[in-house]
Amino acid sequence: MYQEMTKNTITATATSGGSSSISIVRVSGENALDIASKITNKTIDSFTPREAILSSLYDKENSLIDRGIVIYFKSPNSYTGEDVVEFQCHGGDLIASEILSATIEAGARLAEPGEFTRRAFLNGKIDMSEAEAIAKLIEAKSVDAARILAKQLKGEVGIFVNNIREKILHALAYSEVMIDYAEEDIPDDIIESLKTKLQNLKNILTKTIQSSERRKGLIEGFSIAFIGKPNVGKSSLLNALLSYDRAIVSDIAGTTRDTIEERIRIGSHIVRVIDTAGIREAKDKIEEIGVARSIDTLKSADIIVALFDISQELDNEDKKILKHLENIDKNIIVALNKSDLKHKIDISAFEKYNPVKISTKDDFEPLIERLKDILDSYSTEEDLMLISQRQIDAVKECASEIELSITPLEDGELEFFSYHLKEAAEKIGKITNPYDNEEMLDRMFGEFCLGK
Ligand SMILES: Nc1nc2c(ncn2[C@@H]2O[C@H](COP(=O)(O)OP(=O)(O)OP(=O)(O)O)[C@@H](O)[C@H]2O)c(=O)[nH]1
Ligand SMILES: [Mg+2]
Repeated sequence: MYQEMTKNTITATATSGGSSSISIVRVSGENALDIASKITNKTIDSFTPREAILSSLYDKENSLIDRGIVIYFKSPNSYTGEDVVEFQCHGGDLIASEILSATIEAGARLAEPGEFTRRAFLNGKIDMSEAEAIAKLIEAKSVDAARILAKQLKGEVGIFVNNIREKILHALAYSEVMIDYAEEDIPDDIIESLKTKLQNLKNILTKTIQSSERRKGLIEGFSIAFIGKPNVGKSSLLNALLSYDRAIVSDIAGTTRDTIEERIRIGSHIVRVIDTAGIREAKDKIEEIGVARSIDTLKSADIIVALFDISQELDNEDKKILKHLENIDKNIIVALNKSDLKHKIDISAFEKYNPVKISTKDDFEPLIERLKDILDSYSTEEDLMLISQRQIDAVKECASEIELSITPLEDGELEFFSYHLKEAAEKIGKITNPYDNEEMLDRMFGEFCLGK
């Protein structure tokens, strides 16, 4: 079915809606030039590749829509690899949509979301990791994310994949040679050195997975959860950060029943902050659900801000919160709130967390500084970053095939060894070059916005 679609010439508005000084309508496919000729009332020969020409633009009835710039990109030197024509018209949705209609009247079809990039991929202009970087770049949640994605767009992941594949194929070549030996003739030191090489390779893969998972929030936006027993000031903190009364605050323990989530900017990051229901023995069914949600959030958030009330003595509920924290392997900030009141809490209980004292009524800047430091620390890591679950899964599968290859290598079962290495090479190759799987492509490119 897609074969037929590729014959079509597609069109879409490439710029986002709303008021702007210019809008761009982009057409791609074998009829692009013909469509340009119809809309401009010029002959096909009037267009020189990559030359911007100023032209009047007409609709089907030949009435003037606008005057704009028309640029022709001749196949294969275009974004999609096909003939592409861009119409740059005056801004605003109205003119762009008239030009869009005119291109459809002239023989184009409205593009599906991501179809331009899909064509670029199918025509070999970009690999899959670059296509993913484009999709994410549009949605980037921080300046640092944009920087990482730009690197990926330059092909950084492609280089990583090729490098790993080469190492696997190298090991495979050894194995193919050794298959011709009798088992007892295979020199031990070759097996040992191969084993070390493969283990190193697996370590590189594992490290890349871990560091990518830890920094996932750079692309998707980090989530920060406020956790604590009732009444410590979690909702007050959310309101203070947002500078308006988003959540209900009261001195009744158990005020917040459900998680409340908002986006805010901290430094150069857009993050999600989540206010949760106070964790304690629930007094009714609804509160019980709320507490269960708080515990889920505690597990899923990237950064935990655990709040305690500095004006009260440490009680069993606080101790339970501390117990929860012990089992968590992620960034935790302990904030001792209500520091405008007399301090009663035993600070030594928090020694290992280096707690920060704040007051939501007065000064919570020290907490923001801590958060900024943590967020910035994610982006200063220089390791390669995998930017999608798809990429992470492929690396995991590759690592596990390498792991599986080691026992047969030790046992001299070289055919099994080769089999797993071939699988490993294929799995990692999927990152840049997934096999032609229609459904996968639909899912991947369907997430794009229209016109990209
Ligand atoms: N003095 C003082 N009072 C505060 C401070 N922060 C919060 N409070 C008060 O503490 C009480 C509880 O605040 P909330 O923000 O509702 O507490 P919570 O942790 O969201 O409570 P639950 O939703 O019940 O879990 C309210 O009366 C707030 O006005 C603070 O920094 N100083
Ligand atoms: Mg609350």
